[in-house]
Amino acid sequence: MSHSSHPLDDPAADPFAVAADAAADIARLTGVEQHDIALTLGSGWGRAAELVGETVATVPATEVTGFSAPALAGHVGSLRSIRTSKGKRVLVIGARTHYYEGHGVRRVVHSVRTAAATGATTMVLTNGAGGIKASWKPGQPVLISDHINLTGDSPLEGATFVDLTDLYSLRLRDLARSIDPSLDEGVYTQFRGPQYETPAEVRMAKTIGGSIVGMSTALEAIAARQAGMEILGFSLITNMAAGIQTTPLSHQEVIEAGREAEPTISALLARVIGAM
Ligand code: 8IG
Repeated sequence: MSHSSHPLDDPAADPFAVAADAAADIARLTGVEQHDIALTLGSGWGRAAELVGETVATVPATEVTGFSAPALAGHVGSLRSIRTSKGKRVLVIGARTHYYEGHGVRRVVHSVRTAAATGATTMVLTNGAGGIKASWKPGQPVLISDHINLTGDSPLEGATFVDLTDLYSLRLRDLARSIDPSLDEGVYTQFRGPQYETPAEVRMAKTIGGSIVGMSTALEAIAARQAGMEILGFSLITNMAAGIQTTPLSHQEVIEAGREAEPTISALLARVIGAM
């Protein structure tokens, strides 16, 4: 091992070996050998964990190989192992690393690769995001039907050609709609951030087929598909995207919309996972 302070910062490191080490840490620290489903909680979705089932163990992310301390207050830096009423094991990831933190894409997707290494075959990705579609209201959850990756980056290294048809599983979207038929869906457009978009960038996103703007998820979904997982994506529309709403965007507004919607969307998410 090199002298670098983070195992994924060593270019010679194998990110899948680091993820395997992290999965071994999780098995040791939670006492749960294998997980079935992984769930990443974005802003507004934090309360879902309590409703998904019985928490078997909570582990600070900093005790697991390759995880970084959370950059943002309100992002819970912990990993939880939960058992659903059906007996499924859910790994809840409350410690997302964002691309805009500038630590590179390997760190961004480490939680997803770790989830796959724990045995999870389903990846549920949630986020808070901006809405482009005029009929949407802040506080509304929507399914992700597809994405546009505008980061210019990829978690795939070398000539690794991965098919992204049906990246956001139609089967799982249909399962979610069987729980809440009113769920709309949209195309998630990942920008680098951390600045919000200009109105012109939002118009561009709309023109190229985007309906949700955010700063996460697309890179994670690619890594999850590479790992062979089935993916379900949810966005909480916390604000209308710049120029769609005429007032300035504020992080505070986003936090408040998330807090208000949290009980409803967390219950929805728990029901969807309970049906898996
Ligand atoms: I919450 O309007 C949230 N995250 N890129 N744009 C982008 N990310 C977001 C937004 C938004 N709202």
